[in-house]
Amino acid sequence: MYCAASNMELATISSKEEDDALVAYMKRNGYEKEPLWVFGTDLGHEKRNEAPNAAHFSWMSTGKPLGYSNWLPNEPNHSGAKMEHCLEINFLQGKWNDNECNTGSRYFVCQFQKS
Ligand SMILES: [Ca+2]
Repeated sequence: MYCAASNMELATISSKEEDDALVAYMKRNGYEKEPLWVFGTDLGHEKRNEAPNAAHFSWMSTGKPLGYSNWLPNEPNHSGAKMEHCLEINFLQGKWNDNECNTGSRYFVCQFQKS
């Protein structure tokens, strides 16, 4: 995928500062209503048909739990009967949401891999 081809990976958000900076960046550039994919998922931590739980989410780059998070109220929710396993930020009001990993086109943010 694009990030990997550029020797990067999807971003992890480890602090409110990083989260705010990205949301501010999107806002400054006129994309305040555009969600952004980051490198979080609950795949591998959630059994089939299990209720959504923020504690199931981890960063794919490290395998570690999210730590800092900024979920919209009632997220993650597997909206409807869908299987929402990917993490997007800047969803509504700059907050986080779980969404289907194959949701149409979305902006995404890469970061250089930490070695
Ligand atoms: Ca959701």
